[in-house]
Amino acid sequence: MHTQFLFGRYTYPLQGEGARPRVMGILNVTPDSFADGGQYQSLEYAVSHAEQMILEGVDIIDVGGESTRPGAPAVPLEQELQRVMPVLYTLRDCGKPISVDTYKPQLMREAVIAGVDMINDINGFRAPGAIEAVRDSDCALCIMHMQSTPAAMQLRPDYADVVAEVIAFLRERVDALTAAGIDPRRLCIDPGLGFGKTVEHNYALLKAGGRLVAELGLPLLAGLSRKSMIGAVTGKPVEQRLAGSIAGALAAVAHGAAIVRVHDVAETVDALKVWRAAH
Ligand code: 7PJ
Repeated sequence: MHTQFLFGRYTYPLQGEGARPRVMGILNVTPDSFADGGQYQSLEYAVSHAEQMILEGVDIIDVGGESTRPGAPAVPLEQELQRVMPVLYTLRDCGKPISVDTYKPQLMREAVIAGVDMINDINGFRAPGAIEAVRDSDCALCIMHMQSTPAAMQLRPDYADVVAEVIAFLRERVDALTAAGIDPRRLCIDPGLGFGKTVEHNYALLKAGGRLVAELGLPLLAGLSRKSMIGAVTGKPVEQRLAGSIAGALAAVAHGAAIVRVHDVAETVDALKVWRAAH
């Protein structure tokens, strides 16, 4: 493992003094929910949500303009640009690192120009042009594993050995990115919990966090906030998954995650503070 994670305008120590788990707060920008106010209202809402997360102690703000929930339809590029870019330009100087959750190379290029600190790609930079879009920037890159596509991924998740296959996939992507000349200190890995996986696959991968870190030598990001793997164990619908999601975030950190991607920032920050004090 490298000693530093290069994160755009920021640098995170990965070992020793100053190394601690980071909380990535999810900022969804989906103007569809603002039938009357349209785009401006959506921007205002996104910015006030970001301000709230900053007050709550967020480390990284992850801006996403396309729902990648199972079965969700793809959003056209133009619409994703219109949703996300004003938010990126508005938040760029908010004092916290900004990540953008996208798999579209054209949006990656625009986000790099806007000065974001991380590109978070659920598709692992597999789209033609994705690597070229980020290569000459200094932003961090999150390489996530996904089987199939968001529209079809939960239909029939299929693995002979889920942990070995996810590791092999991530290794291939890390090799492709570094072969293009990208500094490995910019990379982190993510097993993609919920992306083409059954509940059993998700927990196997969560428990294998330490193995992923050991075999790939890169920081691990885990996202399980409010996901069906929490609902499957608690029997709770999505709006009642807070406690389960916090337990999941702590478990991810116990298994080696350097970053947890969450909806509920204040609660996760508190839980991690107590967790660290108790170590
Ligand atoms: C993840 C993500 C995740 C990373 C989403 C949701 C679905 N990016 N984007 N990891 N999940 N890196 O939040 O329920 O697990 S969207």
